[in-house]
Amino acid sequence: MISLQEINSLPPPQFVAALSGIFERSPWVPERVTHARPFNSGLSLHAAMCAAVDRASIDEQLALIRAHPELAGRAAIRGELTPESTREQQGAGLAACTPEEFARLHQLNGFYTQKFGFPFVLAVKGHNRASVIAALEERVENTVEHERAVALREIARIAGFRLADLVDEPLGSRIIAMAEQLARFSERQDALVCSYLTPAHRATAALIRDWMLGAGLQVDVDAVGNVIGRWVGTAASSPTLLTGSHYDTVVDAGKFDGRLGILLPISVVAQLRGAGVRLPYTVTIAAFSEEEGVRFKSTFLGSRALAGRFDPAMLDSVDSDGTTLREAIRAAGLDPAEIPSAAFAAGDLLGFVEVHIEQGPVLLNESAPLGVVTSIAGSIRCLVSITGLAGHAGTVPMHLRRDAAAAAAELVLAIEKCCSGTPGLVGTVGQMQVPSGAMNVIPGRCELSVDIRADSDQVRDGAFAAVLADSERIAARRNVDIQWRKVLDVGCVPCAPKMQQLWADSISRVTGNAEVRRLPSGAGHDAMVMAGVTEMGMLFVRCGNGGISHHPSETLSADDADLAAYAFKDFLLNFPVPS
Ligand code: HGY
Ligand code: MN
Ligand code: MN
Repeated sequence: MISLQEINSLPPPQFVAALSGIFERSPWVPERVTHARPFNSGLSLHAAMCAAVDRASIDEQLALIRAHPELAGRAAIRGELTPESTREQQGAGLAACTPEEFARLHQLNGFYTQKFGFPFVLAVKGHNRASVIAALEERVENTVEHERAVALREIARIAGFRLADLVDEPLGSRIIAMAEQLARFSERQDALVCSYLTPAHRATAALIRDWMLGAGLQVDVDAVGNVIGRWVGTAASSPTLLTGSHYDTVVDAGKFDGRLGILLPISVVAQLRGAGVRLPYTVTIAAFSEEEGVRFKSTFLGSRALAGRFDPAMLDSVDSDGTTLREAIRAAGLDPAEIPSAAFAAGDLLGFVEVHIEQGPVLLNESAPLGVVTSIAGSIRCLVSITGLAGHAGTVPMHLRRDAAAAAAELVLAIEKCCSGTPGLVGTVGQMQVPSGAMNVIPGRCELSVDIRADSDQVRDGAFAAVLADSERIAARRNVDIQWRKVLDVGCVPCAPKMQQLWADSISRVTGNAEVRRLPSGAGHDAMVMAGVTEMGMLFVRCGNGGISHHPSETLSADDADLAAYAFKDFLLNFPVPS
């Protein structure tokens, strides 16, 4: 390995030599980025080199593709592969082809090279012989133009894997760089929006899968799109410690909500594996596909599937375009019928731990980089539909109106009043719209969302009952109809005392502070679902900008990410495995 610091400071010839194995037999690629140093992460170095390839001439791109050996081809037989290609082809089992597999690969490689004029290139990490042959059979049908782009994309993936194995960089800055890169996949140019099974969401899943593969994990994608990476422990039937968080986002989101709890474990496992560490238990990282409920109001969809708590009725829910959840899952190449088999066998679980930004100001205000979560607030979420009577804005006197938006406004203020003044109780109307509204029409309908939470179920339920009573009074007085539909009702969830103590011990060891802040979470997390099947614990990491979250100003410092990574690493190394 070579440190990022060295990469940035080496004289150009040594810099190029150090990176000569990243793009197969093509030192011109690192050569073209020598001037762009210093790079703040391995990922930004990778992005710069891939951009240099994109800018290269077609002839240079073809030469780069042609610099790659055939898979299980003549160079492999003659032992003329580069060290990197040797490792990669062996890793995919290509040095152990059966005569039939070898003949099939030889035949397909011949067709392919004859058709395209360059060899078939595939990032074989995560592949086996059968899937390599399947990829060749599929891609040999492509057009030349399309296949050149696919080959270059595979070369970029290969370079990413090779660079991750080569560059030794601080965990914190790598985690930040990973989050920055994921944030580029969005449904909008002007904001981060990554909702369930959109193209941005699938691209995010693909990159998380690559990073898990690069960390040496065995990776699967389950029937709801959870990306599951396993680092198998030393004991054959080693029980599993599950960790993870969600990779979907709210609309106009920050980069770290959810994603920190995926990227940090991947980076820590990569570092532990790279140091030759083996644990007496399996670590499984779950990148949950959906937690925010933005597209289908299906909060905690990913963790519910893993916990065996998925409600099949959800498959009929529709998004704003009328697409059902079932159709979206199928369109992503996933099979709804396989959802039940996505559930983890609870007996295998040693526990579930989630690393998450605090999404509030407590740690920031107390200058504490890390904290232990004691409990997670329960929440009730509803969609409310108010029906009054539309009419002409100019001709209907005020006292004769049944204005749905005015009723909604009064309801919003009633919710604010009911939920004010009680510590830990909050009420939010995050969405409100007049369907097909117009400036000169009295709103006949108004739809809004209601989210009520508290750190005690009794307080939350009491507030909800009071709000419903107010809603009835408003409906009667304004002669409108107000319909409430509950879309989420999760009770408060305490974090397991054992997990709290283990986190507190790790924080103490890595910070040197005996005093560790423990605090409740007002935000909901996948951990509250996983608590239904195993012991659960959460590590909170300080966020900046006043603790703002669910907002593009959400921040996390590289130092805090680094400290959290070392706390997580300490947690893994000291986790007590029952004998
Ligand atoms: O709403 C929440 O608390 C979480 O961000 N889904
Ligand atoms: Mn969130
Ligand atoms: Mn979250």
